[in-house]
Amino acid sequence: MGHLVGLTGKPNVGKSTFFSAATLAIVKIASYPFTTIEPNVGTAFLRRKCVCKELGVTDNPINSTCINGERFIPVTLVDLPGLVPGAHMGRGLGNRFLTEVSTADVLIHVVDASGGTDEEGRPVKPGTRDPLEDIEFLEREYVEWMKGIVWKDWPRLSKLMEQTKRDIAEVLAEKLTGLSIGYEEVEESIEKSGLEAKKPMQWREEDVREFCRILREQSKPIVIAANKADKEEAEENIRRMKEAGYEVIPTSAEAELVLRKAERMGYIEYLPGDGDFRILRGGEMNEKQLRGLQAIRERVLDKWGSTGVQKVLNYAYFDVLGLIVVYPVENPTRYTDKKGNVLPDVYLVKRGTTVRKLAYMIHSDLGEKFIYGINAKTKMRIGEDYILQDGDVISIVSAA
Ligand SMILES: Nc1nc2c(ncn2[C@@H]2O[C@H](COP(=O)(O)OP(=O)(O)O)[C@@H](O)[C@H]2O)c(=O)[nH]1
Ligand SMILES: [Mg+2]
Repeated sequence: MGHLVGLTGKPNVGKSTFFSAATLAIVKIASYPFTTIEPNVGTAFLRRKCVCKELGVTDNPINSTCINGERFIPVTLVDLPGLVPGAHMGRGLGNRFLTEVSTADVLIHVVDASGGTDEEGRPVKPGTRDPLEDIEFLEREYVEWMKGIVWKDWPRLSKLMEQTKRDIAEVLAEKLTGLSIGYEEVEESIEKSGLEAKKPMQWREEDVREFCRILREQSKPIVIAANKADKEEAEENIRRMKEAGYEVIPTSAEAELVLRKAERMGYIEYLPGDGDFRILRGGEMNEKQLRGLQAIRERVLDKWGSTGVQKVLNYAYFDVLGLIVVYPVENPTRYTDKKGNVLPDVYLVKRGTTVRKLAYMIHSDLGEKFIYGINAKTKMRIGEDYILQDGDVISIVSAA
């Protein structure tokens, strides 16, 4: 059920800093048993307004946390190995990189918006490197790699398809197993690249590349985190990336990490995604620390609205993956589970999910013996085909 979001990009753009910041739990979350599984696989949190305020209740979250009426929902974040030019040819950690990238449902491409790192990630004078090139490079590298997989053995395979009259989309989906790409996406990409009418034996390398380019767009969406946005040189580049039509979110991973550490020390009050912080124990910080926080306020929060880290995560899940949140409860009047916990769990489901499907997600028994659901907000009965809405509180009645 869980979705996978991976951080990618060339070395030195701030992927690890982003990962550390996003997975460093703030005080009220730290006491929960959300553990980091591996050095590069961790738990990050989505932030969403909780329904507790709207319903006028005090909740006891179990699978997530609620702080000042904001729900923080755990999700898995992966820090992938750095990408270097020629990765698709197997350079550096190239192939391992691409194989790992392919398991992600969404990629967060971290770029150095300040233009302070060259194509391989070596530090250069800020403003030198054009981050647009990094964006194009990653897309190209990934497409070349996919093309390599499909094009390999194509003459033999296409002949075989012709002889056996096998469905092209089926064969291609099989060839691309492990890349978390579905049959429908393959079918749609063949259509969109205008190759439907062309026999596989007539596909040229260029056709396969175009097919892969479209398939990449469909199956592997990329969210661009324009990092190091705290640097002056980033502003112009961010404007240019937006002008070029890219959906970019300015971030300062470093600022987010500093703020979370200060929060953990009890120096400030701050929730990830906030547009400002409040100093609690300023007297215990030295002059340098206070100046550092003030710089973050001026160069990041006041300028961009937030550090952007939370925004990137929320965007990847809610906008790109199109997930919504629903609150399953046992008791539709009190909004509780069996043990009396109010609004205990949040489920992330795809837009368009039915209540019956939700029942299956909770427990196969609940799905199989489903009788009807209750929309706890309206107390109305709902049938199995009811399409869940964002923020729904749902009770399921079953014969189980
Ligand atoms: N100015 C600035 N520097 C950053 C930011 N994020 C990371 N860095 C710095 O960039 C360098 C590389 O960061 P790292 O996270 O190791 O990059 P990775 O190789 O992509 O994982 C380090 O010196 C970080 O301190 C940021 O938001 N702003
Ligand atoms: Mg790193």
